[in-house]
Amino acid sequence: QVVSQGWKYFRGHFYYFSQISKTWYSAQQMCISRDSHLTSVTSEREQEFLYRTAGGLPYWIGLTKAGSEGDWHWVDGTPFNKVQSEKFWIPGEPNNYGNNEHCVNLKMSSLRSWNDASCDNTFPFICKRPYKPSEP
Ligand code: 2F8
Ligand code: CA
Repeated sequence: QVVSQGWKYFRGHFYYFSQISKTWYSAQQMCISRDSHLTSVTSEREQEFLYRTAGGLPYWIGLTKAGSEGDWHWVDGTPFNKVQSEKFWIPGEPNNYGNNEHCVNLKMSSLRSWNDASCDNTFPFICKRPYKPSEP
């Protein structure tokens, strides 16, 4: 039985890079239906894995400030470390362009790759779920 088709393994998690584009919210719903969430990014190694695999195409990640009085938070519940995350924004971002950018995509093949964008835009997306070995 193939249970991990299309999912890439990296350091304890599986990641799904979609080939279709969705709004941020629809993307998150799709991840949830696959037992996952839009990806969090908690280390430089993970960020490097993500931008390299993304190959310069923009992908939604699980960072949003929608529904949280303006605080950035990871949709999978991981605490957001503002200081450790500064190095992942594209210079000049987040700029809340048009006062309507509350979701984040990874859009450069570089450590500094994050941009805030309108959640209503459609992009491919990256889901993440923990690798849980099943009982024997
Ligand atoms: O120049 C950076 C700027 O580029 C676009 O706006 C013109 C982006 N918009 C979208 O991706 C929808 C901004 O988010 C980005 O800051
Ligand atoms: Ca922006």
